[in-house]
Amino acid sequence: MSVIGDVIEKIKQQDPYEFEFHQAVEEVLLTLEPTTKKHPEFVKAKIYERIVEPDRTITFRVPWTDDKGDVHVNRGFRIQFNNAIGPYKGGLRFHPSVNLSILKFLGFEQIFKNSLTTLPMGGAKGGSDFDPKGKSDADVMRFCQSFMRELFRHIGPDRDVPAGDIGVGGREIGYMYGYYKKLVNEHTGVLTGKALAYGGSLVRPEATGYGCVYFAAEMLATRGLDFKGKTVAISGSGNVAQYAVEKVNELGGKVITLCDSSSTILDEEGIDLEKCGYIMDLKNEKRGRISEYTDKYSNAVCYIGDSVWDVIKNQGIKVDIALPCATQNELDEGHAEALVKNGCICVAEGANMPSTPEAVRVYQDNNVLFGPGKAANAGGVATSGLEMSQNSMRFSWPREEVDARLLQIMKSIHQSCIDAADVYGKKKNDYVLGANIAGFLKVARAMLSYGIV
Ligand code: NDP
Ligand code: 2IT
Repeated sequence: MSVIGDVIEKIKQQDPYEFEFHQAVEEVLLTLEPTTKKHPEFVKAKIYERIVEPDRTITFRVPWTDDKGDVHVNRGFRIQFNNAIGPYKGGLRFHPSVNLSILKFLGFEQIFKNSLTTLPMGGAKGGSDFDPKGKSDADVMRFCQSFMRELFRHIGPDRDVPAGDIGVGGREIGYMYGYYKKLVNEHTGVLTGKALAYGGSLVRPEATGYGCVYFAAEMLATRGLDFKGKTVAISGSGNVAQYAVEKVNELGGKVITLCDSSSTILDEEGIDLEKCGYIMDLKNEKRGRISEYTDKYSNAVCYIGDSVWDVIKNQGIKVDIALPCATQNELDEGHAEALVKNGCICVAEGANMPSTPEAVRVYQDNNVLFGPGKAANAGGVATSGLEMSQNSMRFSWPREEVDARLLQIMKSIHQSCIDAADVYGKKKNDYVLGANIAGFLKVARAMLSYGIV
């Protein structure tokens, strides 16, 4: 059996129930096969075996008291996966589905994504099975403080720099940073996604959504196409989805869908900037549900219990471009077939691993431009890297400068994918293979330099 096959087999045997982790490892490793031929030194140094094993897995108890005085216990995690090219870096997710498998898949993806950004950041991920939905601000604050009471000893501006992800936005970062600052008596750049008033970067909130649209625009340009007049389906309605809607509008496209975990809205007249502003207020300030959109905009239709991709499939909705921005494995083979049938030419993943492996095969078999998450959504962590740079300099760049750097990084990631696919791949513009190999090579070379550590 091949080296790659052996590594995949081993992780499945060691941790048989970590399905998301297996999926992510398989997706990356199967495309790395050509590197084993070109780089026997990687095989000899067991780089493939070592890269799938986290440097460190930290799990801890998070006890907290709610507004009524009832005590709750959640589980906290931080997976410090690989710091070969820089301090550990990656988000924190607060969601009831959080477990070791999901965080290992996210931490593993983060290694390659961070490498692609061109910035010096290692890969990590963390979070908790805590559900912020429906909790008061005071509940969320007490939870965040308890979470940080343990996490603080494992992180630091040159050691590990967490940020947001699902369920962790500006409010949670504020509570966690405030408590870290109190515990260590230092004002450092230890978290990113901070508010401007205390060291955040302009454009960090927008960066993942904008970056995803910039990446899609680069892919479209390879076929002489752009967003103008295109119909775009976006899933989710959180941080990534909101700013993807904004940028698609700015580039002349029409967004017709959004969702949350309860329902999907379809607005065939288009979710324009004014409607997008309403959604930002609804989701970020009022903490409401996407179904409320149809109370305000009665032309739209709400499908309770269906995902965006179910609606497109079941209603036969035509879309040119799809940007899945909700969660992992939200888009399966049947959804992908429906997208192709309904005219979709481009899929760029704002979320991490939203397409199942079978869905990805459908895109590839049908010549759909496909930007995998680790390339298409890298704008968020890239701008986190820019936030770290600004914090280190004790300086902040103007909005135009951060946005220009973000655009430049997304173009560079796109080019790295194309170049790696040219050298190692069989197909032109194979962004899956290109992203995996380009991200891997830098980390593997660094690991090789260190010897066996
Ligand atoms: P948010 O918490 O801001 O929003 C998440 C959105 O996805 C919500 O609308 C949520 O609905 C929906 N969602 C979550 N879980 C499910 C589910 N199981 N089924 C259907 N919908 C669901 O998170 P983000 O926007 O930050 O993150 C979205 C995706 O983007 C994630 O995959 C994340 O890992 C990825 N990402 C985020 C980055 C960032 O900078 N924030 C950077 C790169 C990637 P509900 O309100 O009902 O929970
Ligand atoms: O998945 C991701 O890249 C993020 N959630 C952002 C991580 C970060 O450190 O900004």
